[in-house]
Amino acid sequence: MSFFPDVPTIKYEGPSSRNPLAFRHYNADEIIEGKPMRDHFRFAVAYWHTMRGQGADPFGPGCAVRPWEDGTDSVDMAIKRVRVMFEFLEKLGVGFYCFHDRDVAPEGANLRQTNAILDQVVKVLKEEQQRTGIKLLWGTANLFSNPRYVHGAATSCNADVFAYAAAQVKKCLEVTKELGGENYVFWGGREGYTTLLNTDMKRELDHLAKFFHMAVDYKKKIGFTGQFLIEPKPKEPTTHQYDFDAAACLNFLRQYGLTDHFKLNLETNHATLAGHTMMHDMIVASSAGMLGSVDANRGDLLLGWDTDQFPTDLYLTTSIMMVILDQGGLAPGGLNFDAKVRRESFEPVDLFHAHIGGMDAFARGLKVAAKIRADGVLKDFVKQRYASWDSGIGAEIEQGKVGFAELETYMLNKGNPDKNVSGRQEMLENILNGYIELA
Ligand code: XUL
Ligand code: CO
Repeated sequence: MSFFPDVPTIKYEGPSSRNPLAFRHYNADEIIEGKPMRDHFRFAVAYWHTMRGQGADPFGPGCAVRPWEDGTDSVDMAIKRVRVMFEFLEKLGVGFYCFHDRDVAPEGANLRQTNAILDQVVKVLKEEQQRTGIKLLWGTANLFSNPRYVHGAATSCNADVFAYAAAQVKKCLEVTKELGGENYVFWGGREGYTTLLNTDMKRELDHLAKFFHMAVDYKKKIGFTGQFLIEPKPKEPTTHQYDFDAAACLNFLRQYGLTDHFKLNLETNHATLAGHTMMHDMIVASSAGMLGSVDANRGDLLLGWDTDQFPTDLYLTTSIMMVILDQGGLAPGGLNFDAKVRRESFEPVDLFHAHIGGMDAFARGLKVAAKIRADGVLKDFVKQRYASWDSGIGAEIEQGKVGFAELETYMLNKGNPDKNVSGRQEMLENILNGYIELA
């Protein structure tokens, strides 16, 4: 039985194809920089958006048409949904998926029952993984939807809630290990505050760090070898989230002695909500050796919230792929489409159009980035721009051979610095446009 009877397996048909249910650029086996496209991306589908998203917004309920849903949140329905998800992944030709514990299985009356229900569904997930060869990129615990987390989870003012969250993450780590998950994500959905009038920030941050140290200890204890990832986001649902952006996360990890155990999972719409470009946050993380994985999506310039749209902008995908290629790849991380179809796109086939578009946009971004790297135009320009540091006084500064006194003597003798040269931003933008036109 098929849940998407009208959708064939999506194939690569090349740029001239007019078939909307085909890839025009994503060709999984095509070799770029010595590696098949599929391994550059390690694309994943997000269980929460693709299987659980109904298109609800603050002004109306969901209106997605999902013929396989029976209107219940039963265990049977959860198990059926696993089959739907894997048919979707197979037809799309994506090798990974990601989930929150609560996306895949409903809660029971208490923690014990909830864990037992999760085990039932995990059995089916494992079966489907074995049948298809599709893998779990990362698991995560939903520590934000249930009202118990109203004041946060690891940063809650209520110690019992911290304990519940710890138990939930413990179970989710076990399940992620059981499913061979290659990473485990911590997104602090309610780890922040809405008013400082009721908040002891120092105490909350200390608790958050304790929570992460406990997770590291438990990871070691059970021999889970996946990469731990923190996903920054500045706000929404809280007014200010502690994991604000890449720089704030890095500072937090350093302050609490956690840098050896975590990397970052960066999401485009989170970077832009923080007032950065995605490339900015990618470079902050990557240059610290801390870029672990990417949640691929985009925001909307006209809307000030996390719209989680599918990425279609070639400038965006090119910039992301430039950083990924420069750091030699993302594995064991990948590119997870943390993206949802618009409320107006309510038919099942729209889920395919959305992912096909995102994968094609990344394929083009990869080709453009690889070509720019092969030609070396940008790298050469940047190298030349910093040439004054390669010899003479620049090299002496970098090597720590001089201090203020020597620099004063140097400049008193020289009189004035060498002339500055143009940054050539417009020329570089034209060059980039040239590559994008060719892709
Ligand atoms: C929310 C978000 C989450 C995380 C996982 O904005 O991005 O879905 O990716 O909890
Ligand atoms: Co995300």
